[in-house]
Amino acid sequence: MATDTNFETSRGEGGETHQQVPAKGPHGGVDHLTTDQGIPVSDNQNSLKPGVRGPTLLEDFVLREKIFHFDHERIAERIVHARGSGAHGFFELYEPLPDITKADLFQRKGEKTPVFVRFSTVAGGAGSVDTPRDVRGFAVKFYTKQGNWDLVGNNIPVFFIQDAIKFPDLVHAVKMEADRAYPQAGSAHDTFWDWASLMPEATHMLMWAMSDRAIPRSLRMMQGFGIHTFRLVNEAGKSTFVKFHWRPKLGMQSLVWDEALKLQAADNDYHRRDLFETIAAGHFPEWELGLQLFDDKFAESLPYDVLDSTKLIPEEILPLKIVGRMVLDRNPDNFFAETEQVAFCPANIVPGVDFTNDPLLQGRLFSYLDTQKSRLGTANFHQLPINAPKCPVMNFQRDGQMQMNVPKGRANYEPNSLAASGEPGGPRECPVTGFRTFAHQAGEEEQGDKLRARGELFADHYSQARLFWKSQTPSEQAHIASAFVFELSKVQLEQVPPRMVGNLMNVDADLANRVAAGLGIVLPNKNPPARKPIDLDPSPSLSIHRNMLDTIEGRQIGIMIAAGSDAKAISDLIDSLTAAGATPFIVAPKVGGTKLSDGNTIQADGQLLGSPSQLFDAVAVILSKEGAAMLVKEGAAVQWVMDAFGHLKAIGYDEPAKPLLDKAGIQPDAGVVGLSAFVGAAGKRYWNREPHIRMLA
Ligand code: HDE
Repeated sequence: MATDTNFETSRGEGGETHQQVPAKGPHGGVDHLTTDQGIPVSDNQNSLKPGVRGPTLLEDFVLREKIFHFDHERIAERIVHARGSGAHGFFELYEPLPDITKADLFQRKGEKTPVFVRFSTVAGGAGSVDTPRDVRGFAVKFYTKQGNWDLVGNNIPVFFIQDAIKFPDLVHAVKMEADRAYPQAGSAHDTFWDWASLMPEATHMLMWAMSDRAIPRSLRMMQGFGIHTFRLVNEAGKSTFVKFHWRPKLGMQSLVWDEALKLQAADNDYHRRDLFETIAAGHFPEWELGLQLFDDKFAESLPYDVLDSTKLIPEEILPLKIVGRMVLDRNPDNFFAETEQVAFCPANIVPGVDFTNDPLLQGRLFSYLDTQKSRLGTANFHQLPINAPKCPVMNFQRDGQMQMNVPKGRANYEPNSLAASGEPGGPRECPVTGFRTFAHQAGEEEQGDKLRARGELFADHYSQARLFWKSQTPSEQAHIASAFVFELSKVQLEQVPPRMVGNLMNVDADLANRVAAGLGIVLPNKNPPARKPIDLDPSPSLSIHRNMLDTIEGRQIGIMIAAGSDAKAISDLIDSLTAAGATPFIVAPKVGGTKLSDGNTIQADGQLLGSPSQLFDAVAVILSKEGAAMLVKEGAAVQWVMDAFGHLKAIGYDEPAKPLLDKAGIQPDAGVVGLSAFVGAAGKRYWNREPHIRMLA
């Protein structure tokens, strides 16, 4: 029987009932369901049959089209960075930079350029978890008035390899192993460490990857880097080297390793949810764009090569020039259409930005367009709304699969003289606005024998790894050493851990010692370095702990309550947390409603079992005597405070809640406070607590 979408309820032939919510639309107040051909669909519940109990007819084009489209819904996932989360926003320029670059987006103070940003993990598939130990992608598409500029970076300022030719090996080694297809989204396995230990150039990046940088608390709380040295070029053709940095307004914050592991169980989508929900709530994440600008003379004065992506330039040597801010203020309307189909490419630059000869960058310039052709299926993927420039696109590229444009006339070649006879002749080159000025390249760089070789200073694989190690706090160093132990302890190839520790001997003997001791292996000899490392001054700006903000702004604070909890204490705490820019989250044994001391009922945001404390940045426990007596017998409640303590978070409590803390074995310290001191204490992690509760390497 046909159904009418105007009806609230439709009844199928078999008599079953389906609730229909009529949508508002232009035709009689209802948007009619149609096929892809625009043909009205009368019944979206029943396929077409001869008789009520008859076989489904092949002629049912509504069914066939629907299933056909569904069968093809998935597209190939990205070979790396498959799992990502995106958001729209804008970049706002603080001061014009005409002396440095002619790029249009850097010319007018206060001008806003729309952006789309995609953050990603690297190794895992699209359906993997958000908090593995991994590098995070940080890709920004600027829709400028002169075309799209993609700054396709990561949250770590250096990379594993120096030359693009090694990239497929790196990715094969880190992804799940070829025969067994595990582990997913993790580097703690044989093939990765086999490869990494044979690649001394990866050592600096490995130090970062084993540090807390690789387990960010939130995508909103991590830095971003363009990594390579690029060039900015001004109107006169003068070029300046540049390294791009993104600085999060909320400060950097990372997870404790045990917390990261437990988050994988508590919420696979932890980062994605955090980004989406905070933007939806109007708390827009923000980053500042910083530039490290330098010339050839400065580059030559450095003891490392600026074309080598395994090296950084410490801010203490070359401070950042902050030039603008980026705000993410709008969630995608559709994940697939935008976050999945977005195609970033380092080769997308605008006049005023230019490449360098970094051999890693040069390889990337080829790879992205190539992979996107196979991922998105057609050379016309730039026409998808998320990829389309927000300025005119006019050229003689034609046809191809999924061509969306309908060019008019005969002009599909250039030069042409069709205009002379009154026909449209199409666009022409534009020497004034286009890539008229390229960066000047020193002649000798482009000449000489054809070689498969690298610059001499590329052979220094350890000086900056050592610089990074020396720049960390003792607690951060312990995390790095422990992460090496964790990862290498998963390696079953006997030859690998000693080889890796032999490389670490070149970084720091204490580090190597601690890793060897943690693994229970004999300390190996130093692997001879290709070039003798030099001692560089530490760079405190590379430490997260030294640079964290003491704030709860943008953080989520868990408040555990139960029947009879002090109503005023709860509402006072909610008020003061909200005033400080945090989001309170009430956790209770029952989600439906909890009766408080004043007889009123409060709705919880989450039920205890589904809202473990790793979801929060700090926690408070407000309980009545009876509530505490009940919860000391509930493992999830005991675990809740135990984990908050173990993850070095502030814990606020009122007196009746004390038995729960005692049951969880919580020792008083500066981070375990009464409710009145809680807001002041909640903006920190208590690193000093760690040696008392965990054996670190
Ligand atoms: Fe990528 N990288 N990459 N990469 N990369 C891709 O492009 C590649 C590198 C980065 O959210 C792929 O569309 C090569 C460094 C991000 O869509 C692929 C080399 C940095 C993203 C590719 C590198 C990055 C990608 C896979 C060595 C930081 C995700 C899907 C020369 C500066 C972008 C795709 C998004 C994605 C190739 C190294 C960042 C295969 C060959 C260094 C953030 O083309």
